Amino acid sequence: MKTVVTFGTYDLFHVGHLNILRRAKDLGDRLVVGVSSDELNFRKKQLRPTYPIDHRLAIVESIRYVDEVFVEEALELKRQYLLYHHADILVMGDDWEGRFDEFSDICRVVYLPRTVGISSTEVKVRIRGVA
Ligand code: C2G
Repeated sequence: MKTVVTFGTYDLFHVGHLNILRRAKDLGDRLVVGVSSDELNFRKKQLRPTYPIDHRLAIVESIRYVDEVFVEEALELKRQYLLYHHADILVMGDDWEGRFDEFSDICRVVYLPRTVGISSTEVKVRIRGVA
């Protein structure tokens, strides 16, 4: 039984999110997703997500590739989360390339290429343009 763990905000859920979750699940048997809390997202990006944590959790949890979700409260707790969930593999998008190599002592660290041409930020900009 191989457990894959990945993390993200997953605001305005889009096909780039779906692709990485599908490819993450393909690497193992069980996919556990840490969804960033509203406060963590604010610390990371100086922005509140459009959808609050309970909405984002409900959406990510309903994706067929996802077996379990939890709230990621702090970037500094990654090691604890990986150990707690018995991660065999940590998957991140390649926008985070190299940033989590320190965890290669407890699991395999894999960076997958991002889906080109879509992001939550770009969706917001596009919607603002037509409003
Ligand atoms: N992603 C992707 N392609 C896109 C957009 C996002 O593959 N076009 C991936 C990101 O690389 C990330 C995941 O989808 O692995 C979630 O993206 P975000 O919600 O933007 O996640 P982020 O806020 O970067 O959170 O501890 C790390 C963070 O929690 C990651």
